[in-house]
Amino acid sequence: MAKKKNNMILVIVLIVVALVLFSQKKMAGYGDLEYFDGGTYTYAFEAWDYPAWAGIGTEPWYWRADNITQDEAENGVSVAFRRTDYIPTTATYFHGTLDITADDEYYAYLNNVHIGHDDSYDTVETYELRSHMKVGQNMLQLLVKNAAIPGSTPETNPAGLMLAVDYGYSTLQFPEYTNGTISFDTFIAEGNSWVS
Ligand SMILES: [Ca+2]
Ligand SMILES: [Ca+2]
Repeated sequence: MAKKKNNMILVIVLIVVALVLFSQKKMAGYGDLEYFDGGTYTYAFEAWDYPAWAGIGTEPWYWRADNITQDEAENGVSVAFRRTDYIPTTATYFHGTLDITADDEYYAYLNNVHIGHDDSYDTVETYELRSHMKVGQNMLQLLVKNAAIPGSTPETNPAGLMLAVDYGYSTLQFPEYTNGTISFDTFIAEGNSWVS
């Protein structure tokens, strides 16, 4: 009898875990960093852990392989990356920020608008995305260049891209302003909050 009960509990736990996993599953193709391999876009790899990158940025560094080739260290290489995210068409408000840096240089675009460029791997730049965002699909495109350093190796002149993207949106309708009694504090106090 006890065994039967335990089995029942196990089944319930498994169903709950499955429901949680399913509900957290993101929409296919959104939120991942991809690189252009010459024919199509493919998921990027975590880059070899270059000691000098330690502590720079809040996310892992990525590249199209775990490290570059000897030729790419000595003669340089440019790689195109992209990340696609989706803001529901029902969003009444949205915002976004991008923290980014790259070894050695990047050009960043959001929805085909140039938003930033930098060539110091040890500084993280922050960009507000809101003014170039839209409901529906938003695409970040990053062109990253490893500098050509004659005599270098993949270990002394590696390549990597670090980015942390924070998109948030609300699908809530703001309350009607009636008799001067509805305030922003009331809006929050009534349990409304942002979806992030
Ligand atoms: Ca930088
Ligand atoms: Ca480099």
